[in-house]
Amino acid sequence: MIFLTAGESHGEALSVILSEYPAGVNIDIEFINRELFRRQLGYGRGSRMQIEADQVKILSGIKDNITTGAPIACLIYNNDFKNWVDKKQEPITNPRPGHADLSGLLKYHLSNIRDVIERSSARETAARVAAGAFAKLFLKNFDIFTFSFVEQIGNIKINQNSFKNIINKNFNHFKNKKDLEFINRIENSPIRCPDKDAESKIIDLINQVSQKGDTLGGAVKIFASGLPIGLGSYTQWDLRLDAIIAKSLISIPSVKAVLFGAGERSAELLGSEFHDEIFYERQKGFYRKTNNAGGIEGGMTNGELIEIKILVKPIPTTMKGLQTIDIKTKHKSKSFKERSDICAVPSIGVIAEAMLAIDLLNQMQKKFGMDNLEEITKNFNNYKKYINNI
Ligand code: EPS
Repeated sequence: MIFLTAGESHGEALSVILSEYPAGVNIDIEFINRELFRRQLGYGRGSRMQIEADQVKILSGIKDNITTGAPIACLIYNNDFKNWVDKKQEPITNPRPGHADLSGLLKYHLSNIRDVIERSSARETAARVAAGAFAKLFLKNFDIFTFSFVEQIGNIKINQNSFKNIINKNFNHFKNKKDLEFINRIENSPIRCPDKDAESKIIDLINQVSQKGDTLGGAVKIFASGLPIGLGSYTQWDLRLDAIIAKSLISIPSVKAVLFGAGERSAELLGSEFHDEIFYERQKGFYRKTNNAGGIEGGMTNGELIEIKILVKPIPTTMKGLQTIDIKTKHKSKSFKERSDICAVPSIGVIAEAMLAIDLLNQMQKKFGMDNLEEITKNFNNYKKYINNI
């Protein structure tokens, strides 16, 4: 599947076209809308989220809730559009450090930073989440799931001891009660964090930072369970699955680093400590007792849980303002301020799940077939049988 998004932050609508999405997939529109809603949540989000109630409108590619294989066109209307149609605004000339403002203005020969922001705004990620929801609906047929939680906001890190064992390669919140309880802990948390103690400290921190007119970043963990061995390939540099996923995740506004498995600890461990030794049992097949590789070796899934951490910088729009230069006068100025988020880290987890799901959909299509769910399922089951009988 390829997808393209279009639309401005305060334009009439965002749109997304998905091409080469398989035929025969049941599309639950309520599920897509729930994904859009999840992206809007999170303590520390700006007041724009109270204006919007993102819903998808599907224009093509689906008949009686089943995909036909034709391109799927979707719209997400911006409720805020009506407030901006006749809005008279002075051109913005004081770029925010950390945003697309300065480079975008110069690159496209523009004179008003507003013309950059309208597209560089993270509002665009709503369209990606809609595309990601389609990918998740496909993957669900194979018991492949993506999930995420917030690991850190500012300098507050969560304690992960209480749920370490729940997160494993067979994670399936539709089949396992414990997994569902864990998902509910995350989904019911205002910052998408499964540790209650850290949650209240983080909320206090967001309040304090907000009062100071500042913003916060953090870290998010993202996982994918239920994967077959051998998605991705070592045979060409750009076929490596970790490279593909890293590109998708770093493309999310504010993401500064993508770490797999042991992440930063990879630098200090010895080879004998880092590498996940291989075991075999008739029932389990090949398996590992550790997952420092994060589920990917040689650019391919190794059948373990995909485990990724992303680092997120603080939002560049600060009420405090930062030193900048007015592009017209070239005089020292303060960066412009307007309604924004204090912290968008919880939403970034939802967006990251979507991007990861899209990459996994693509890999599944590449290995098992492009066109039709039934055909892909047959090929998938045959391959699993081959792996099991080896
Ligand atoms: C966003 C919508 C935007 C911002 C935010 C993300 O809406 P508005 O600009 O009207 O407030 O709230 O974008 C940014 C913080 C950013 O730096 O781009 C959304 O829908 O996620």
